[in-house]
Amino acid sequence: MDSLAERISKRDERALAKAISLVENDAEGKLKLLKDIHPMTGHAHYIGLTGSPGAGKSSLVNRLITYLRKLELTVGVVAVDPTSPFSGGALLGDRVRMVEHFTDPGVFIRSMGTRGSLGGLSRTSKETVRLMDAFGFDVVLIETVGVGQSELDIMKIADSIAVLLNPGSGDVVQVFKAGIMEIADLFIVNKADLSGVPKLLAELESMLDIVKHDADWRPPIVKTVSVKNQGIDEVWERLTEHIEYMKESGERDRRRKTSLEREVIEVVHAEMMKRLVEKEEEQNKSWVEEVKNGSIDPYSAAVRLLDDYYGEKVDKG
Ligand SMILES: Nc1nc2c(ncn2[C@@H]2O[C@H](COP(=O)(O)OP(=O)(O)OP(=O)(O)O)[C@@H](O)[C@H]2O)c(=O)[nH]1
Ligand SMILES: [Mg+2]
Repeated sequence: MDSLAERISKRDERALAKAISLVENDAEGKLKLLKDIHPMTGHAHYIGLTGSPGAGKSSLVNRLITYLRKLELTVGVVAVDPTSPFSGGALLGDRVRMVEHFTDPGVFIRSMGTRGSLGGLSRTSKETVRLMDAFGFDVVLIETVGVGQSELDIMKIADSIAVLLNPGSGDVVQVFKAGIMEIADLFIVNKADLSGVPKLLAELESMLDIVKHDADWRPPIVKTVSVKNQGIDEVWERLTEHIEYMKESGERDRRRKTSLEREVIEVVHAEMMKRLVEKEEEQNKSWVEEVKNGSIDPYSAAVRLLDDYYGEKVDKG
C-alpha cells in the first residue's frame, strides 16, 4: 500500500481528503505527512480572498472557479469560517453556492470551521493549502471571513490577497483599522449593482493614497456583481498582472520564504503547547484550583508549568 504522500502525488482525491482529515484531527503522523509532501509544493498560486461576512466571497469564488476551469486551470478551495462550528465541507453557504463544482475532478473544495480544527484553525487551513498544492492544483483559493487576527494570519500564506468590499457598508474604515489595507493586493468592490459605488471608490482611492503612496504595486480596484457574473474576467486579469509582478520583482519568492519561516515558529509553538497541555492534564491541572483560591499567583503558576516542562528553572531572576 502506497503512503498517503505517494497517493497524493498520484492525484488520488480520496488520499487528499484523508490527509486533510488527518491535519484537522491533528492526528499522529501529521508532521511526517507534511514533511513528505513538502517537495511537491510550490507550484500552485495561492490566492486569498477576504471580506466581511456576507460580502459575497463564496459567490465570487464560485464564479472564479467556473472562469478558471474554462482556462483549463485546476482549482483547490479552502473556505475558512471561524464563526462556524462545522467543517469538512458542511458549511451550508458553500455547499449551496459552489454545488455545481462538487463533481468536477479539477476542483476540490473544503470548508473548515473551528470545531473540526484541533490544531487551531489557522494552522489547519495553511496545512490544507499545502496539501492542495502538493496534489497539483494550479490555483488554491483561500476564502476567509476577515474578522480577526487569525484570519489575517491565514491570508499571509497567499501570494495574492484580494479584499472584497461592498458599497454602503462602511467597510473601508474597518479594513483600514484592521490592517487589511496594508496586505491587500487587489480590491474587489462586489455588489456593484447596489448604490454607493462612487463613494466607496473615492474612499478607497484616498486611503490608498495614504497607505500605498510609495508602494511599487498599488492595488487595483475591480467592480463585480458576482450574482450576475460581472467583472470576473477583470478580477482574473488584475490577478494575473499581480502574479507576474510578484514573480518578476522577486516579491513572490520573498513572501514565500517569510511564510515558511513563520510556519516553523507556528509549528514549534503549536507542538510545544500541545505537549505542555498534555503533561498538565496528566497532573490534573493542580494549579487551576490554587490560582482560583489565591494560594498561588498566576505568574508563579506559569513559571512552575514551564519549569516542570523543561525540567529546569526557566526564570533565573
Ligand atoms: N446584490 C448582490 N448580491 C450579492 C452579490 N454577490 C453576492 N450577493 C449575495 O450576498 C449574499 C452573501 O453571499 P455569499 O457569497 O454567501 O457571501 P460570503 O462573503 O461568502 O458570506 P460568508 O461566507 O457567510 O461570510 C448572498 O445572498 C448572495 O446572493 C452581488 O454582486 N450583488
Ligand atoms: Mg462564504
